[in-house]
Amino acid sequence: MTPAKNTTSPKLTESEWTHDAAGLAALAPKDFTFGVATAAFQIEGAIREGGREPSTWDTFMGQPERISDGSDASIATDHYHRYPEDVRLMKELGVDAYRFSIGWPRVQPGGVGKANREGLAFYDRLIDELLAAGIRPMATLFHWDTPEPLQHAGGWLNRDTAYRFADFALIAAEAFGDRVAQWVTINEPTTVTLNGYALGIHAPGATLMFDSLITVHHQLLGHGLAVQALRSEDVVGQIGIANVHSPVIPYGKGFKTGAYAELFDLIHNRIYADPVLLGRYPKFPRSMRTIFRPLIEVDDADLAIIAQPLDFYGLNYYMPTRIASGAPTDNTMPDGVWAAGASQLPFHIAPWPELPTTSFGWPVAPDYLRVALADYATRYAGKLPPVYITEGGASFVDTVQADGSIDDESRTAYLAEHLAVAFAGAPGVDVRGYFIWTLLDNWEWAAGFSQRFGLVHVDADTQDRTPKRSYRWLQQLLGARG
Ligand code: IFM
Repeated sequence: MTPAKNTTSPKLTESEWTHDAAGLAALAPKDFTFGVATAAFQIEGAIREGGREPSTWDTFMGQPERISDGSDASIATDHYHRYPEDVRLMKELGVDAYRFSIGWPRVQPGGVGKANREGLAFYDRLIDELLAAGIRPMATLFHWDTPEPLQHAGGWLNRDTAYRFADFALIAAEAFGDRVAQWVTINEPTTVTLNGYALGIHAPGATLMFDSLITVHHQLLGHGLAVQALRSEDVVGQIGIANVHSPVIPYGKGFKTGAYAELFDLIHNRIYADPVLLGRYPKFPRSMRTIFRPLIEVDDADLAIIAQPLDFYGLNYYMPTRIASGAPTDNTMPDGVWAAGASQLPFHIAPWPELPTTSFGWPVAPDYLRVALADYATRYAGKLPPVYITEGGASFVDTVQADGSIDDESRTAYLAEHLAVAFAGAPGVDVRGYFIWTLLDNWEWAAGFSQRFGLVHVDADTQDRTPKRSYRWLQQLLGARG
């Protein structure tokens, strides 16, 4: 098959592409927020300390063959104990904001009832440390660590989880509402549904394929109820959500390929963004109505809850997706992870041989960040609040040199190119900031420690932190701002 011509994404100009930190800093809009992002389960460790109880990921990582390198997150990067050092790293880096997640099973073990004082105390200390360092806290309420008892009751297949999540949001609002600058309700509900409930790649490991779609609605309902809970506490911070967006491109000709690309755009992008921003699910093509029936039949009252006005919209961008007709040859996804059931699909994700890739095999395509922003401008004109790129970054194999340094040129180039696009923005979208995924090499879910996204290298044995070249480059860029 001949690669489809990319007609939609204009080339970056020389000045946008520059790797020169000071030159790039000069292109940053005034008051642009630079941040780094992490998630509790990927960095904290201490999974049996401070009253924390298991989440669905604790269970999943203990099952045979779930994690590609056989590792687990019981220590992760030991951030629970080393957070002062990590905040110091951020302060020295010069970022304006830090996006982290509040572990639900740490703060409300079991997912119901009273808060765990020790869990709250950990985030209290972290938030205070950040504020003392002049860094604005952005707190995510759900980054995939559903408390295990709620998972036993069905997790996000069960509507009740949305209400339990709102209770947790209220606990967090009461405890931290006076200090958190920005709240993200849910991170990437797309990934939870597709990887967790449809394809069996992530916890809880369900392989329900299209029967997983009700988890979309329950997560979004949880988002809306959490917004209401935060507002009921008059939190001082702004409120948003973080959805991941991947522009979808049909690969090859023919009606079927176009229809599969449309289906993928719906299941990856639109069924999450449309209800939040427009208050309705997309109009599904007649041929797809059976698949989407659970979303077609929802109550209008739920949609009103889901479409709560937001102060900002978080967009995670990593890559575009090319969809081709025909079942995948086996259950291995392009990034090497095993997806039970993928080979039942009538389409597959095609590679981008003409583009460089990260070590996850993801295409490096900064132009498509512009396409993602343009998609939002077109689809949600007049309804889109200011946008933060709440995640963007790349995994590469880093080689530690004899002198201990890590010269991650590819990651530096990746960040330079993507930041340049974020600075330029797109007509109709007010881009206010970019949060780099991620501060530290961490535990990358089903890939364990095999994929490193960090600006800072972490030695898995000693937990020693070593800033990479990308960290030094960003430090220069941030220092060069006015
Ligand atoms: O590590 C994840 C993160 O938890 C959610 N967004 C994508 C990242 C890279 O895979």
